[in-house]
Amino acid sequence: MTTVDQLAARLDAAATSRVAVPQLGADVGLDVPTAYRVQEAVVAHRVARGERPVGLKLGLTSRAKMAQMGVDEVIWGRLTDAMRIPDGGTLRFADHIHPKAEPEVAFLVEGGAITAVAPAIEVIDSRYVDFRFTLPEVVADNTSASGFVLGAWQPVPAGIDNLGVLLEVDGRAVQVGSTAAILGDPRRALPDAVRLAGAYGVELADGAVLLAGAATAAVPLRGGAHVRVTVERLGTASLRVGP
Ligand code: OOG
Ligand code: MG
Repeated sequence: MTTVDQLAARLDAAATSRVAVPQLGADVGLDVPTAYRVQEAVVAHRVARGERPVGLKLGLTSRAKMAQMGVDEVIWGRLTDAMRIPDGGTLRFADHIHPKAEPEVAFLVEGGAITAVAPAIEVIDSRYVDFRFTLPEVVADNTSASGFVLGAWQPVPAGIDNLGVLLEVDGRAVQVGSTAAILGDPRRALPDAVRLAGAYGVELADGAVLLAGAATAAVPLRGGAHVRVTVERLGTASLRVGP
């Protein structure tokens, strides 16, 4: 029988060696609760290397993403400090397998409430061959979490439920959408994350970052690309893809 620790070691090795692994397959018989235990063990490998948990992310909160990935349930994953790329900073392409970028909204959570908002880019990088997975497989893989860029934190303006979202690569619009695509209103990310992660005993600590989920489909990254996300009224976040 394949244990939680064996699956976690396999996924962690894929991330560190940048070699994708085959889908776990039906024979492993992974259910969603066990997949979250694998995820916890995957992140424990990162923590053992000195990374610090800094928050949570929601995934598949928009129809565009559910359709793109063929999975139709909201999932959550864990963020660490090592995943953070400074705004305007460089992502090392060689540290990834097949990275993609997606436009997001990030919240700062303090005292159980949202205290600030920022435009964000999430970099996802499935550890599975061809970026293909089932719901338990993507949960075990920490929901493809790989990197994130936060624009400037600011007080949450009234009505952020229908702001225009633009994802540009090298100055060209490649995805356009609205924050309405994120759970109907991205602020729902907080109660959803509290409920979904809370079911596994995981809480949002003071100062935690919460990525609310992508507003559009994700776009594959290539070396040299300049990626910029603009969220109406919130501003921009950007990164450059290095070698
Ligand atoms: C899973 C992660 C999805 C989002 O914002 O929808 C996600 C994936 O698409 O690989 O982060
Ligand atoms: Mg995302």
